[in-house]
Amino acid sequence: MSAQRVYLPLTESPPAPSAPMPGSPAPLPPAASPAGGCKSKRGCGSRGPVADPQIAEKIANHPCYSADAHQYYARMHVAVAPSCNIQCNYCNRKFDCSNESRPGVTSSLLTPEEALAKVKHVASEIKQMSVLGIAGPGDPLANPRRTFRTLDLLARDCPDITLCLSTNGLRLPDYVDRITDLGIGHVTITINMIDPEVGERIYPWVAFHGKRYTGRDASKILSERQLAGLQALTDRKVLCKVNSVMIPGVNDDHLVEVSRTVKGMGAFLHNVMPLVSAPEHGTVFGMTGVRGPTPQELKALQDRCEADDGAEMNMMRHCRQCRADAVGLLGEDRGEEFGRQAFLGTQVAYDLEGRQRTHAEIERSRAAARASRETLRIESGGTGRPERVVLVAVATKGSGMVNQHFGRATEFWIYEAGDGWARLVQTRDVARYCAGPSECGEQESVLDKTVRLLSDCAAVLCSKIGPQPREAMDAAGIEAVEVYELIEKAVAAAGARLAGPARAEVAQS
Ligand code: CLF
Ligand code: SF4
Repeated sequence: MSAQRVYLPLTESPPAPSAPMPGSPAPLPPAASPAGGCKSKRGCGSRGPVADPQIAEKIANHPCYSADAHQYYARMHVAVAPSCNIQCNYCNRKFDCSNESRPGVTSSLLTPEEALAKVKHVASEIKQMSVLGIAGPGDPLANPRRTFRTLDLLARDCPDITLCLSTNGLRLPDYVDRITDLGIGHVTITINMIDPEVGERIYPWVAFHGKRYTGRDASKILSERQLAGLQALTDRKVLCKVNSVMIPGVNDDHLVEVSRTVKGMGAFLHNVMPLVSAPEHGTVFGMTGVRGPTPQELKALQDRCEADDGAEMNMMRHCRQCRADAVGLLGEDRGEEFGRQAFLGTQVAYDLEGRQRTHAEIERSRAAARASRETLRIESGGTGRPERVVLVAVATKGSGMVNQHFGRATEFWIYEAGDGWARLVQTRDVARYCAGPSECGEQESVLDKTVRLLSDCAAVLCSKIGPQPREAMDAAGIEAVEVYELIEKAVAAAGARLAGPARAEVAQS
């Protein structure tokens, strides 16, 4: 579990762009001129500029739809939907839906009224919480009464919270009107295939209209319903994200096609997530030895989906595979602070004004960070990607700063770094990517795992690092840089210095 992260840079004002912190890398060269190395003609990923102002407004404070927003705004999930109507081979039904959660995680179920009480309580404690999602523990639309009752209550009592839904899509066409009537502006559909031949290796059965379908028929029904639901939602201007679980040897070669198809149907964002697979999860894939991808394999596939000769799709790169009762910034889980005893039996007034003040403060901080980037001419998306970039890992507690001690980091944010370029391309969880005995022996230390996790990075940026990990990083050819700075500024500075011909280049997407 991640350590609690900070929300606002207000107490940690970023230094002025002209005043490098002690120990920071060499300053950027003035007015770095974009070399135009990006193969994508559109904005690269969710950090790329969004031209449509209505869409820009919709993603502005949604931590999943905007990588920038995820540094400042929190989400919460309420676990109100226990049942499911399909079976995925990466899911053990004793636990949460693995479509937006890692296997082996159990959330405690709430009634809609309990969910409302919890949301009001959390909204007053974590005013940066901007989005409420329903993502399980089963499928929200397999539990329509509970799901829509919860959303009705929230729309009535929490007017400033964005409502979000994640579904396997089987029942989606039946509820498109209900979703739009409620003003739900963001829907995620997990689409792992568009070819039933691939699907029959992922889905053993689907329950539809009172009948259980198996084999190719099951996947055909599921795929048709998913795509019909997606099209109906995008026709109604609901912003849709597609999640896909990357399952090596099963659908990895197929997901570029999925990306192309859902883009053609108007999906805004594609989130390719790694299969998390181990025998102790009790899933079919876990018990039959189907492994999850390495971070490098995942990134390569995301790059292919995004590339011009791939699907040219807008990719989400910062998903944390949250649990169905997750609370907090992505990458942290404060669910334990908000157990039943914290919110049941208490009357919480909804502090709309206090929340609005907090959000206004966040927007001021973001504007200051944007201004710094512009002054420094650092781009994080679009067509300005230089020819040469390297990967740089960042330890952060949030708020847009390199501000985490190396030894306390439970995850690293991976950036493409180059001259005037800093783009978030992945987050790597130190524990999550310990994929089991085939890759790492049981005796492997956290430090060894971290070295392996960052093996393709040219540098790691952190607020502090001890002598032993520094030595290990040095031995692995990863430069350890102590710096307390705006992330983009520190990353671009490292990139300008390190992305020379002597370094291994990142594969160009
Ligand atoms: Fe939740 Fe999902 Fe809405 Fe986000 S999560 S329902 S879109 S508010 Fe986000 Fe979590 Fe990844 Fe989901 S990081 S698992 S993509
Ligand atoms: Fe499990 Fe979710 Fe798949 Fe249902 S849709 S079987 S809950 S992973």
